[in-house]
Amino acid sequence: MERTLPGKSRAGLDPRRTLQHWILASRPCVAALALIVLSGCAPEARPRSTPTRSTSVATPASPTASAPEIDLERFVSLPVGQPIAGKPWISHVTTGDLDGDGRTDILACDDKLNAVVWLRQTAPGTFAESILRDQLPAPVHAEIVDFDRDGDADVIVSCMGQVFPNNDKIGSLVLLENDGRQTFSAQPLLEQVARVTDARAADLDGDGRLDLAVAQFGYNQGEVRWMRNLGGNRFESHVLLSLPGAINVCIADFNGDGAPDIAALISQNYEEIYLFENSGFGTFTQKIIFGSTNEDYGSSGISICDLNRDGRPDILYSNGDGFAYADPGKRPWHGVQWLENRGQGFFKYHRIGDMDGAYSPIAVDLENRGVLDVICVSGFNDWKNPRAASLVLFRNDGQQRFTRTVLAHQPIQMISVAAGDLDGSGRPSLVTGSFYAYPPFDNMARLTLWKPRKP
Ligand SMILES: [Ca+2]
Ligand SMILES: [Ca+2]
Ligand SMILES: [Ca+2]
Ligand SMILES: [Ca+2]
Repeated sequence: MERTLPGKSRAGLDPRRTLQHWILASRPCVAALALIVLSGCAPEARPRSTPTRSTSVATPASPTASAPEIDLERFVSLPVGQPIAGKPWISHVTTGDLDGDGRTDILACDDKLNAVVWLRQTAPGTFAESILRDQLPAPVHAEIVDFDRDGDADVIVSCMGQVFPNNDKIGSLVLLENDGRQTFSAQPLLEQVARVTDARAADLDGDGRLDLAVAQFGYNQGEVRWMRNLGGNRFESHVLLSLPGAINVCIADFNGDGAPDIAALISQNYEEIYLFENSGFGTFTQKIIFGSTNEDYGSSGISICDLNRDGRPDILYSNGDGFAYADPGKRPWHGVQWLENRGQGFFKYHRIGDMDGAYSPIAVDLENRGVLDVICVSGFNDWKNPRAASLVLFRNDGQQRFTRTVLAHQPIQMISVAAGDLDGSGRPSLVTGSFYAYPPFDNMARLTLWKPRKP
């Protein structure tokens, strides 16, 4: 499966329309699209209605351009779960207490196994891996939530169908419903749709049942939708946006009116973050709250946190998608930023720092000081260089001024990170997942646990 990409310049082929975010183009796809572009039959630009734009932001200079600090001693890293076999494809990791025993477990999407695996914390810092569910076609996001509200943790799995670009309706959404004894039955919630990359649950229409927001990357066709839960695993779908390249949806009450809103990251053709403000009854008003003028910006992920602790949920945002280029790799504008929620649906952009190949930004109070730091992994970098950073901390001084510290140079090619008390110490540990699509295939890992060193 692994291969080098065609060495075509952007002058002949816009790779943005061929390759994207852990969606790896095969040569036939690229060649076919090049042919379409060269023969003048490219899809029409901007085939959509124009929403209200509150900001349109060029890539500003980073405030942390000075040489980074390095602290390889902050965490002890060790492999966790099954040993690697071949080249691992872990697309997503998350943490949560799946069996309700008070210990935080790890869930991961393994795209070589086409399975969601459960790493149960059996004793402090000790994990036993089992397959929670297999026969899931290219699972790329697992969301732990008590979806049926019966008191136990269920899992909602977003499946792309395949990780290679494809316009076919091969995406699906699967509920793994917990019987209370950690036997999970798989129930399809959505099938035969453009490839699904993310889904989150919240009661979007206020009727007491959890509904869903869904991101569908597709390829040339994708969308953002919400699914009204009618009960009995019946849903009524509403398309919020018809654009390819949706990679994340997040739900929070962004405008403070009491109703959960939806934020979505679009990374194909456009590099934009949309806000869908909820009336409270499941009708939404959309606007763009971030748009880069750099069409190779490489949007790679968003997550929600209240970074400045003012009570308003903010958006952490990374751009480091190296798959998006004909010549995959790092770019000087890759990095991490946050959109500060200023209330009433308005946001202010702040660059946090530069980081080659930045993926999976998360906010973690690493030192238990009531301040959120930012952690990011690198999916793309100059991996021939042993000094290339694969795990980076942006330490918050409490005033949202960040100091960049490199925490690790290996394993390389990590695209997902999650935090939790994974050693029983009460302090946050990290878990990372690696996805090897391109050489070099050294310093590999599958799942890595990062425990804080004892003070
Ligand atoms: Ca449940
Ligand atoms: Ca509902
Ligand atoms: Ca709201
Ligand atoms: Ca805030």
